[in-house]
Amino acid sequence: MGNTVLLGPPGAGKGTQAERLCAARKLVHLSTGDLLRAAVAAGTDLGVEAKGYMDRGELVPDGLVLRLLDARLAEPGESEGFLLDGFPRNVAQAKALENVLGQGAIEHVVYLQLDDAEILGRLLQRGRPDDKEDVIKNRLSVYRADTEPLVAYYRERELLRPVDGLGTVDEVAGRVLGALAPEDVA
Ligand code: B4P
Repeated sequence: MGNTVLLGPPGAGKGTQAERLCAARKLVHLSTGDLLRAAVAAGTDLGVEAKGYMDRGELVPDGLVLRLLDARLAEPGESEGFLLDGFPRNVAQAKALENVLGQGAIEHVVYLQLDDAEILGRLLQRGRPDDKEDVIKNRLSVYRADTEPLVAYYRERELLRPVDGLGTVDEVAGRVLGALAPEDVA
Protein backbone atom coordinates (compact mmCIF):
# COMPACT_ATOMS: atom_id res chain seq x y z
CA MET A 1 0.00 0.00 0.00
CA GLY A 2 1.34 3.43 -0.91
CA ASN A 3 1.46 6.74 0.93
CA THR A 4 -1.73 7.33 2.88
CA VAL A 5 -3.08 10.44 4.61
CA LEU A 6 -5.34 10.34 7.68
CA LEU A 7 -7.61 13.39 7.65
CA GLY A 8 -10.31 14.37 10.13
CA PRO A 9 -11.28 16.74 12.91
CA PRO A 10 -9.26 16.94 16.13
CA GLY A 11 -10.00 13.93 18.31
CA ALA A 12 -11.60 11.90 15.52
CA GLY A 13 -9.16 9.07 16.31
CA LYS A 14 -6.44 9.68 13.73
CA GLY A 15 -3.60 8.71 16.09
CA THR A 16 -5.53 5.70 17.38
CA GLN A 17 -6.33 4.38 13.90
CA ALA A 18 -2.84 5.20 12.58
CA GLU A 19 -1.34 2.69 15.01
CA ARG A 20 -3.77 0.01 13.88
CA LEU A 21 -3.21 0.67 10.19
CA CYS A 22 0.59 0.72 10.51
CA ALA A 23 0.46 -2.58 12.39
CA ALA A 24 -1.73 -4.08 9.65
CA ARG A 25 0.29 -2.69 6.72
CA LYS A 26 3.98 -1.96 6.08
CA LEU A 27 3.65 1.78 6.58
CA VAL A 28 5.85 4.26 8.44
CA HIS A 29 3.76 6.31 10.88
CA LEU A 30 4.45 10.05 10.70
CA SER A 31 2.37 12.12 13.11
CA THR A 32 3.02 15.85 13.08
CA GLY A 33 1.23 16.09 16.45
CA ASP A 34 3.62 13.52 17.96
CA LEU A 35 6.67 15.19 16.37
CA LEU A 36 5.57 18.59 17.71
CA ARG A 37 4.86 17.24 21.21
CA ALA A 38 8.32 15.58 21.23
CA ALA A 39 9.93 18.91 20.23
CA VAL A 40 8.00 20.67 23.03
CA ALA A 41 9.05 18.02 25.58
CA ALA A 42 12.70 18.26 24.45
CA GLY A 43 12.60 22.05 24.74
CA THR A 44 14.10 22.64 21.28
CA ASP A 45 13.79 26.16 19.78
CA LEU A 46 11.16 24.81 17.42
CA GLY A 47 9.28 23.20 20.33
CA VAL A 48 9.32 26.41 22.37
CA GLU A 49 7.91 28.31 19.39
CA ALA A 50 5.27 25.66 18.62
CA LYS A 51 3.99 25.33 22.20
CA GLY A 52 2.02 28.59 22.33
CA TYR A 53 0.10 27.72 19.16
CA MET A 54 -0.72 24.23 20.40
CA ASP A 55 -1.82 25.49 23.83
CA ARG A 56 -4.26 27.88 22.13
CA GLY A 57 -5.59 25.21 19.74
CA GLU A 58 -4.16 26.95 16.68
CA LEU A 59 -2.21 25.38 13.86
CA VAL A 60 1.55 25.63 14.21
CA PRO A 61 2.93 27.77 11.31
CA ASP A 62 3.57 25.77 8.14
CA GLY A 63 7.30 26.61 8.08
CA LEU A 64 7.90 24.97 11.47
CA VAL A 65 5.87 21.86 10.63
CA LEU A 66 7.64 21.46 7.29
CA ARG A 67 11.04 21.80 8.95
CA LEU A 68 10.12 18.87 11.20
CA LEU A 69 8.86 16.74 8.34
CA ASP A 70 11.19 17.49 5.44
CA ALA A 71 14.09 15.30 6.48
CA ARG A 72 11.82 12.38 7.37
CA LEU A 73 9.90 12.48 4.10
CA ALA A 74 13.10 12.57 2.07
CA GLU A 75 14.50 9.42 3.73
CA PRO A 76 14.19 6.39 1.48
CA GLY A 77 12.68 3.56 3.49
CA GLU A 78 12.11 -0.15 3.26
CA SER A 79 8.42 0.34 3.89
CA GLU A 80 5.54 0.46 1.43
CA GLY A 81 5.06 4.15 2.20
CA PHE A 82 4.15 6.70 4.84
CA LEU A 83 1.03 6.99 6.91
CA LEU A 84 0.68 10.73 7.41
CA ASP A 85 -1.36 11.34 10.55
CA GLY A 86 -2.57 14.92 11.02
CA PHE A 87 -0.65 16.23 8.01
CA PRO A 88 -1.50 18.04 5.79
CA ARG A 89 -3.67 20.36 7.89
CA ASN A 90 -4.33 22.99 5.19
CA VAL A 91 -4.09 23.38 1.42
CA ALA A 92 -0.64 25.01 1.58
CA GLN A 93 0.70 21.93 3.45
CA ALA A 94 -0.98 19.65 0.88
CA LYS A 95 0.85 21.49 -1.92
CA ALA A 96 4.13 21.36 0.00
CA LEU A 97 3.64 17.61 0.40
CA GLU A 98 3.21 17.21 -3.36
CA ASN A 99 6.43 19.15 -3.87
CA VAL A 100 8.37 16.83 -1.56
CA LEU A 101 6.84 13.49 -2.56
CA GLY A 102 5.89 14.35 -6.14
CA GLN A 103 2.48 14.57 -7.85
CA GLY A 104 0.48 11.38 -7.55
CA ALA A 105 2.48 10.10 -4.58
CA ILE A 106 -0.59 9.95 -2.32
CA GLU A 107 -2.65 6.83 -2.89
CA HIS A 108 -5.45 7.20 -0.33
CA VAL A 109 -6.84 9.89 1.96
CA VAL A 110 -8.80 8.26 4.79
CA TYR A 111 -11.31 10.84 6.04
CA LEU A 112 -12.43 10.03 9.59
CA GLN A 113 -15.74 11.75 10.34
CA LEU A 114 -17.12 12.46 13.82
CA ASP A 115 -19.62 14.97 15.22
CA ASP A 116 -18.58 17.78 17.55
CA ALA A 117 -20.40 16.46 20.66
CA GLU A 118 -18.58 13.10 20.46
CA ILE A 119 -15.26 14.88 19.79
CA LEU A 120 -15.70 17.12 22.83
CA GLY A 121 -16.51 14.12 25.05
CA ARG A 122 -13.51 12.08 23.85
CA LEU A 123 -11.03 14.94 24.17
CA LEU A 124 -12.21 16.03 27.62
CA GLN A 125 -11.73 12.42 28.69
CA ARG A 126 -8.28 12.20 27.06
CA GLY A 127 -7.18 15.19 29.13
CA ARG A 128 -4.01 16.30 27.32
CA PRO A 129 -2.88 19.87 28.13
CA ASP A 130 -4.60 21.08 24.90
CA ASP A 131 -7.83 19.23 25.76
CA LYS A 132 -9.61 22.04 27.66
CA GLU A 133 -13.11 22.93 26.48
CA ASP A 134 -12.33 26.43 25.15
CA VAL A 135 -9.16 25.16 23.41
CA ILE A 136 -11.06 22.22 21.85
CA LYS A 137 -13.72 24.62 20.52
CA ASN A 138 -11.00 26.77 18.99
CA ARG A 139 -9.38 23.69 17.42
CA LEU A 140 -12.75 22.76 15.90
CA SER A 141 -13.23 26.21 14.37
CA VAL A 142 -9.64 26.22 13.05
CA TYR A 143 -10.38 22.76 11.59
CA ARG A 144 -13.50 24.05 9.78
CA ALA A 145 -11.68 27.09 8.37
CA ASP A 146 -8.27 25.64 7.47
CA THR A 147 -8.41 21.84 7.30
CA GLU A 148 -11.90 21.02 6.03
CA PRO A 149 -11.20 22.52 2.57
CA LEU A 150 -8.90 19.51 2.09
CA VAL A 151 -12.00 17.30 1.89
CA ALA A 152 -12.99 18.93 -1.43
CA TYR A 153 -9.33 19.13 -2.50
CA TYR A 154 -8.80 15.38 -2.18
CA ARG A 155 -12.32 14.48 -3.37
CA GLU A 156 -11.59 16.29 -6.64
CA ARG A 157 -8.44 14.21 -6.97
CA GLU A 158 -10.51 11.03 -6.33
CA LEU A 159 -8.37 10.11 -3.32
CA LEU A 160 -10.95 10.61 -0.54
CA ARG A 161 -12.07 7.50 1.40
CA PRO A 162 -14.74 8.65 3.92
CA VAL A 163 -15.04 6.57 7.12
CA ASP A 164 -17.55 6.91 9.97
CA GLY A 165 -15.45 7.44 13.13
CA LEU A 166 -18.27 6.59 15.58
CA GLY A 167 -18.06 3.15 17.19
CA THR A 168 -15.45 1.05 18.95
CA VAL A 169 -11.78 1.29 17.92
CA ASP A 170 -12.09 -2.18 16.32
CA GLU A 171 -15.22 -1.25 14.40
CA VAL A 172 -13.61 1.91 13.03
CA ALA A 173 -10.38 0.01 12.19
CA GLY A 174 -12.45 -2.49 10.18
CA ARG A 175 -14.12 0.35 8.29
CA VAL A 176 -10.74 1.97 7.54
CA LEU A 177 -9.44 -1.24 5.96
CA GLY A 178 -12.72 -1.68 4.08
CA ALA A 179 -12.47 1.85 2.67
CA LEU A 180 -9.07 1.22 1.11
CA ALA A 181 -8.77 -0.19 -2.38
CA PRO A 182 -9.98 -3.81 -2.52
CA GLU A 183 -6.55 -5.05 -3.65
CA ASP A 184 -5.07 -3.60 -0.45
CA VAL A 185 -7.42 -5.44 1.86
CA ALA A 186 -6.12 -8.87 2.84
P1 B4P B 1 -2.85 15.96 16.80
O1 B4P B 1 -1.76 15.34 17.55
O2 B4P B 1 -2.95 15.63 15.33
O3 B4P B 1 -4.14 15.46 17.60
P2 B4P B 1 -5.71 15.42 17.50
O4 B4P B 1 -6.21 15.91 16.16
O5 B4P B 1 -6.22 16.13 18.71
O6 B4P B 1 -6.16 13.92 17.76
P3 B4P B 1 -6.43 12.58 16.94
O7 B4P B 1 -7.43 12.73 15.82
O8 B4P B 1 -5.10 11.96 16.60
O9 B4P B 1 -7.22 11.74 18.05
P4 B4P B 1 -6.80 10.49 18.97
O10 B4P B 1 -6.53 9.26 18.18
O11 B4P B 1 -5.76 10.94 19.95
O12 B4P B 1 -2.81 17.56 16.91
C1 B4P B 1 -2.50 18.27 18.11
C2 B4P B 1 -2.08 19.72 17.82
O13 B4P B 1 -0.79 19.72 17.13
C3 B4P B 1 -2.98 20.54 16.89
O14 B4P B 1 -4.05 21.16 17.59
C4 B4P B 1 -1.98 21.57 16.28
O15 B4P B 1 -1.75 22.64 17.17
C5 B4P B 1 -0.69 20.78 16.16
N1 B4P B 1 -0.48 20.20 14.81
C6 B4P B 1 -0.44 18.86 14.51
N2 B4P B 1 -0.21 18.67 13.20
C7 B4P B 1 -0.11 19.92 12.64
C8 B4P B 1 0.10 20.38 11.31
N3 B4P B 1 0.24 19.52 10.28
N4 B4P B 1 0.12 21.72 11.08
C9 B4P B 1 -0.02 22.59 12.09
N5 B4P B 1 -0.22 22.23 13.38
C10 B4P B 1 -0.28 20.89 13.66
O16 B4P B 1 -8.18 10.25 19.71
C11 B4P B 1 -8.73 11.19 20.62
C12 B4P B 1 -9.24 10.48 21.88
O17 B4P B 1 -10.34 9.65 21.54
C13 B4P B 1 -8.22 9.58 22.56
O18 B4P B 1 -8.33 9.69 23.95
C14 B4P B 1 -8.61 8.18 22.12
O19 B4P B 1 -8.27 7.18 23.05
C15 B4P B 1 -10.11 8.31 21.97
N6 B4P B 1 -10.65 7.44 20.93
C16 B4P B 1 -10.09 7.16 19.72
N7 B4P B 1 -10.88 6.33 19.02
C17 B4P B 1 -11.98 6.10 19.81
C18 B4P B 1 -13.18 5.33 19.64
N8 B4P B 1 -13.42 4.63 18.51
N9 B4P B 1 -14.10 5.35 20.64
C19 B4P B 1 -13.88 6.05 21.77
N10 B4P B 1 -12.77 6.79 22.00
C20 B4P B 1 -11.84 6.82 21.03
